[in-house]
Order: sequence, then structure tokens, then C-alpha cells
Amino acid sequence: MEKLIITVALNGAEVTRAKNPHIPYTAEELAEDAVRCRQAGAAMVHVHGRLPDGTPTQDAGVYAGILSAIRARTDLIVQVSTGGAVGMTAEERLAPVTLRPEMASLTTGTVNFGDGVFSNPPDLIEQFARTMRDHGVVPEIECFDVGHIANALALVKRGILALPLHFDFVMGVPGGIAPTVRNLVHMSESLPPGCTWSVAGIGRAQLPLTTVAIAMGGHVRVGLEDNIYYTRGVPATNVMLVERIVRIANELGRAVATPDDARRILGLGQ
Ligand code: KMH
Ligand code: ZN
Repeated sequence: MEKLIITVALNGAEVTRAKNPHIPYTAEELAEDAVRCRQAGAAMVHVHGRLPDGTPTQDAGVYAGILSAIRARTDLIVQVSTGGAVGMTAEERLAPVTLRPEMASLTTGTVNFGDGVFSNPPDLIEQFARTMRDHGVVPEIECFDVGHIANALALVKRGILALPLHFDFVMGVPGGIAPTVRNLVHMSESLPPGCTWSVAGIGRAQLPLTTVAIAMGGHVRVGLEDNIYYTRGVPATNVMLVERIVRIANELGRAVATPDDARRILGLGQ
């Protein structure tokens, strides 16, 4: 089995300090958490821009600060969000890609998102994929439901995306695919040979799904974007979630990837 790539989704756009006081907002707070997570075993961080009061933003200046703060202190792969927050325009969401980060998220379909709609119509997906390609940014294909895999593969057929791709299955968003092992097996078996995948389980689904993924040979995403609790009622920190997944990987005999291992596995910089 390949070494395990641990991605930490440090902050997201929705979760706030009212629910968990440990959510990093500013570039410095994100870099501080990134350093600790790297030491604990993370290879990649997925980041969202926030204003100091927590308001989500896709402002390129905010992301430039985040990229330079994390790069100054770690060798982590930094993956910017192009999801942003529900209701943002496509232009807003795309702004961080112009900074040429190593990776960016690319959601390949629309999904109900709690009470809102995370809107990703075909022309937006194509525009995002083309812009990433033009800027040399490797996409992580975010799939909130199984049809999102087919949408990505349709873009491969048209030459807009190229195989092999790295997928992240975001499972358990209210409105998206249910976070069951059966669905995870179905999602992973829906990929063409040579593709890689990770799983992000929402809330209490994070722990069981990431554990199963380690045994299956997939990769994992943990972090406060997806899950703010360590156990019922106990607020997590990002580093606690990384440390736990490393302990589980060790118990299961799966070696953990460094950022450079992850770059090789994901074909970054080629
Ligand atoms: N905040 C969600 C609406 C991504 O980062 O690419 C979308 C999201 C996905 O978080
Ligand atoms: Zn995100």
C-alpha cells in the first residue's frame, strides 16, 4: 500500500469559534496550526480565507498572506479552496487560483448544503478546471455525491481534466451522499485505475470513515472544517485530529507520507 496522505482541512468557511474556540482564522493562526499538524504527521492543508472576525473571504490578498505564512514555516502542500462559502460568485471563488498554489479544490457538481445550495453548474466547473490548468494548479476533485465523479470523468473525456486525478469524497453533508462504508466502497470503485482518493467524513462520520479508508488503501482528510468535536461534546483541535489518525495508521501498519512523499504520490510538480 502507498503511504497515507493526511490532509487537514484547518478551518472551512462555515464553522465558527462560537462552536469551537480553536478554529484558525488569520494567516498567522493558520500557520501556527499548520506547523503543529506537520509535526504530527500531516502532508497537506486545505485552507479557507477568513477575515479576523471569521467572515469567509476568497480575497486573493488574504490567501497570499496565508500561502506565504504557511510556506515560510512548513513544507506542507497548501491546497486553497475554490468552494468558498455558499452564495459567493464564481469570480470570487476563483481568485486564489491566480496565486498559483500547488493545489486547489474543485467541486464537480451542485449539492444541497444544509439549508443552502452549493452551486457548481457545468459552465462553472469547466471555467474552474481551465483556470487551474492555465495556472499550473493541480485540482483535488471534491465529490459530495457519486454523480460528481461522473461529471469529472466527462471533463476528462473532453480533454479539460487529465488522468490520473486525485479525488476527495466529502461524505455526510446534509444534502450529499450518506457517510456509510458501503457508499465509500461504491465511490472508490467508481474511479478509473490510477486515480487516488481521500475521504472527508462530516461530524461524527470523520473517525469511522477515515479509519476504514486507511485499511482500504485510500487517503484521509481530517480537521475542523469537517468535524469540530474530538468525542461527543469535547471540542477538537486540528492537531488532536491529526495525532489520532496517525495513531490509528500506526496500529494498522500504514506508513504516513511526508509532504514530499505526497507530492510523488499525487504527481505534483511534474
Ligand atoms: N464551504 C463549502 C460551501 C471547498 O472548499 O472546495 C464548500 C467547500 C468546498 O468548503
Ligand atoms: Zn473547504
